[in-house]
Amino acid sequence: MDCLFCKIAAGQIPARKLYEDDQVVAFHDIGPQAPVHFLVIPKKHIPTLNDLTEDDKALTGHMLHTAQRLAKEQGCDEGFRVVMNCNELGGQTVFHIHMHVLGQRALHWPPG
Ligand code: DGP
Repeated sequence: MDCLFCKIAAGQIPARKLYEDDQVVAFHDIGPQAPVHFLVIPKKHIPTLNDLTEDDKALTGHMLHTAQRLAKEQGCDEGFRVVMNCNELGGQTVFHIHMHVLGQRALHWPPG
């Protein structure tokens, strides 16, 4: 599978990992947009949010709980943002679903 995030999940491409279990991996974003900016990905290859099925409900819930727990560990108790981009129009550039977790600065709305 020629997928960057599958390769990171498999340890074939290095990343600054924060957490890993049998279902998910979390690692720092290569181009951080905030003092804290990490990604939570499933180990299962799912290209976009449009490809989620009923079977992925527990997995995506686990991703969200992992994001919340790690945000707290990274000192984002005051607040943080979770973003998932879907497809080119939604700003997605890596086609393996991922949650961006951003924190440790004031985040404004609406995003660009
Ligand atoms: P998105 O645009 O939502 O698909 O976000 C993809 C993110 O992935 C982007 O913020 C940069 C990050 N990224 C791309 N390539 C790498 C990489 O090789 N290593 C790490 N750690 N992050 C990457």
